[in-house]
Amino acid sequence: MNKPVTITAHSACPHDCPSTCALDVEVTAEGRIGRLRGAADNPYTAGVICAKVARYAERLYHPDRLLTPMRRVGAKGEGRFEPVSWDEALDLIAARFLEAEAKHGPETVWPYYYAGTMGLVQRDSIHRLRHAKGYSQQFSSICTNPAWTGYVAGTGLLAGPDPREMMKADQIIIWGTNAVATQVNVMTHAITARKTRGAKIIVVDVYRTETTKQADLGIVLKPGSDAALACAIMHVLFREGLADRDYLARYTDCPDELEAHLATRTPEWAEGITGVPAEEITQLARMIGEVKRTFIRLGYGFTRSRNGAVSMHAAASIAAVAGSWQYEGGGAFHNNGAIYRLDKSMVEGSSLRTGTRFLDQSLIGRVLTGDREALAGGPPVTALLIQNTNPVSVAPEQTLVKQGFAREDLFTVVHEQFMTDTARYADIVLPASQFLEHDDIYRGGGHQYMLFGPKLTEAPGEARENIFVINELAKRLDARDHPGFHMSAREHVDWMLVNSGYGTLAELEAGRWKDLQPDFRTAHYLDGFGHADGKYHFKVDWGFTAAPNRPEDGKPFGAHAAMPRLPDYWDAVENADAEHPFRLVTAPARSFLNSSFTETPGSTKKEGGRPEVWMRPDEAAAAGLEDGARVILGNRRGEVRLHLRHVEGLAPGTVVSEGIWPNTAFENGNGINTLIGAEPIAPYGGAAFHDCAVWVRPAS
Ligand SMILES: Nc1nc2c(c(=O)[nH]1)N[C@H]1C(S)=C(S)[C@@H](COP(=O)(O)OP(=O)(O)OC[C@H]3O[C@@H](n4cnc5c(=O)[nH]c(N)nc54)[C@H](O)[C@@H]3O)O[C@H]1N2
Ligand SMILES: Nc1nc2c(c(=O)[nH]1)N[C@H]1C(S)=C(S)[C@@H](COP(=O)(O)OP(=O)(O)OC[C@H]3O[C@@H](n4cnc5c(=O)[nH]c(N)nc54)[C@H](O)[C@@H]3O)O[C@H]1N2
Ligand code: SF4
Ligand SMILES: [Mo]
Repeated sequence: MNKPVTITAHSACPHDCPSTCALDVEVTAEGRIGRLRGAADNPYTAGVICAKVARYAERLYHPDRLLTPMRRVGAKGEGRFEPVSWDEALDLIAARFLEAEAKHGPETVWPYYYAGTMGLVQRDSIHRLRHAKGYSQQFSSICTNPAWTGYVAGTGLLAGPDPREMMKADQIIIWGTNAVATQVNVMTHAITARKTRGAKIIVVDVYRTETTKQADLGIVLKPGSDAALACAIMHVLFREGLADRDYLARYTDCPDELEAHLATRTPEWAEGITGVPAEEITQLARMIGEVKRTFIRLGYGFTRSRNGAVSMHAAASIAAVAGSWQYEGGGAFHNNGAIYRLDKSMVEGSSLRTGTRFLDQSLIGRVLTGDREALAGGPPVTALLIQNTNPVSVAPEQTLVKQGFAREDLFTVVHEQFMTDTARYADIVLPASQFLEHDDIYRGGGHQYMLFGPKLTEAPGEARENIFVINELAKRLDARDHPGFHMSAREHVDWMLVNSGYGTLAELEAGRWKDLQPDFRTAHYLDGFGHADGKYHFKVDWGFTAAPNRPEDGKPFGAHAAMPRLPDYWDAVENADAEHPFRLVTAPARSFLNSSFTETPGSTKKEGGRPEVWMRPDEAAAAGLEDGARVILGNRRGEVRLHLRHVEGLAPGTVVSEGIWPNTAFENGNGINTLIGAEPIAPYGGAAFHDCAVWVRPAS
């Protein structure tokens, strides 16, 4: 007898990860999914993906997948539900949404979404319903805002050197990203450069991460102090004749002013702020000044502080002072958002758009507890439709978030794959398909490919794709009609490609991906940077209009007026004080993806089975806290109980808790985001997840 044939199909990873890996997927003759592998022939993925996605079958065939629509029977948040049919569920949702609308107007309904799937059709179709009904809009601030704003402040465009050039670099600086955990391909290419060219790898982080452990030089600095390090590096470049003055004169806005400004930003000055010895800073500056092909890979982590946009701009500016942008394998790369010119008007129903208010995603706690400012002058939110996100776990000010979700006058619909912290608060839970069970198109932020992920297997039970929910609700809600409501996901992808001038779906599927890398001169800004004057800007007007995450009304947030205009350390962080002697960093866990994969035993086991906070052994000894002790972390926002571990290699006064564990994994049900503040990062929003002062006490 012949063994049943297993074929290799092709897809793309849908998770919220800059890598957007090209996948080879084993599918058995019975249609079962086996192992997932990185596509070896995709030059960026290069055959390597993370372990959690390689064992995706664990998530796909998980016994806890949601399989039928359900209606709440217990108290809010308790998690007791009874099954109902799709028709009953959809009819009920429509009745309650219409009721809410009749009472408060359509803005009382808030379709709330994020990037649990990065598929452009399944993720963004929620806007079609939003616009068709005039529901509230969402200012999506939780992830990229400070990073993108800071980068574009310098370059004028969210794009840069081809990320594959990393393998042609002589030196790679991995700055504020734990690439081993969060974007494994960066390591693939950095290590190729090390093997083939003897390239040095430098990592800048606040603790000795797995990435730092692989570095030739690992800089560990205090959280939020990166701009001081960057300024001192640039100071040394100018002082020691290592700045590229020809490049500066041709390509930058005010090199002389910058040089004069940096005269006092010495390595000794930076040592006082960063905790990094002045000699180490000088050494790093010389390494940068002496090697032409220095590729600076800028991550998100160091921008999740109240001064994050300033830090990003300062770090990117190093490549301009050193002139690294000119060389293949040189420059500063963060994200490729601007290279894609996709027409999403059909998916999003853009023609139906009205001028309804924007509510800030990161302020969901304040919005749901009736904060007038957060409600932007509109009615209370009394109905939520949630897809691809788990705010009760991932959003800051968790105490407020939970209070809001517990409101009896709030009707909450959650479309999910698992019973998350958020789904537990729902009035109606709808079961969602996973990416191998529906069609969608993806684009890489950390590379330059557009990829198609076809439906390869049937969804279990009654799980359905996002656009099913959107289109069915549109019918029942008496929404204004739009052709997008009558198209399949494949039809949407094809329409988008054709109308963007990127060929057809058939072509994309046959080619497996489309490489949209701009040419060398464009990517390296050799014909000018993205600003109108063609220069790299050291001097920033922080109200600048090119900011990719600028809110609709253009108003900057928070303390933007106090932001330094030239690269500088900006002391806007939540500093430690006598009452809160430690700074908490809530870094990503390698085996989770935000709160996703916390449901898979393979991942929780790898992460040690329970949430922890790490503290330096010397500081723990001084505080009388033993390894393995139960401790309480606290500040004015709340208290979190978890276990302490002694770990070497953290910046002084810094504690680290990796991973967004489910709230239910903590003794008192308070997740790590109980401690995190939600006040928007200047100038264009974002949550300061790694910028938090806490006290640590034994839980006795
Ligand atoms: N395994 C895994 N992969 C992920 C995710 C995950 O949760 N787990 N999340 C995904 C998402 S949504 C995103 S946006 C990306 C984000 O990925 P990254 O760009 O890597 O950003 P972060 O995950 O915020 O943090 C990365 C690192 O920044 C460090 N850091 C914190 N504060 C500072 C600072 O002030 N200075 C410096 N230099 N470093 C600092 C942290 O210690 C951490 O090691 O990763 C994606 N990939
Ligand atoms: N403490 C702390 N908090 C953080 C961060 C941090 O570093 N520290 N990082 C922040 C960042 S960068 C981000 S981006 C946010 C991310 O936070 P979220 O956007 O909430 O991301 P996930 O936690 O991955 O949750 C995504 C959910 O979408 C569901 N999902 C996936 N695909 C689909 C689909 O096709 N349909 C439907 N209906 N559902 C789907 C998954 O099951 C999962 O529960 O978290 C932020 N929160
Ligand atoms: S989570 Fe990131 S690294 Fe892992 S497979 Fe997906 S895109 Fe690749
Ligand atoms: Mo993110």
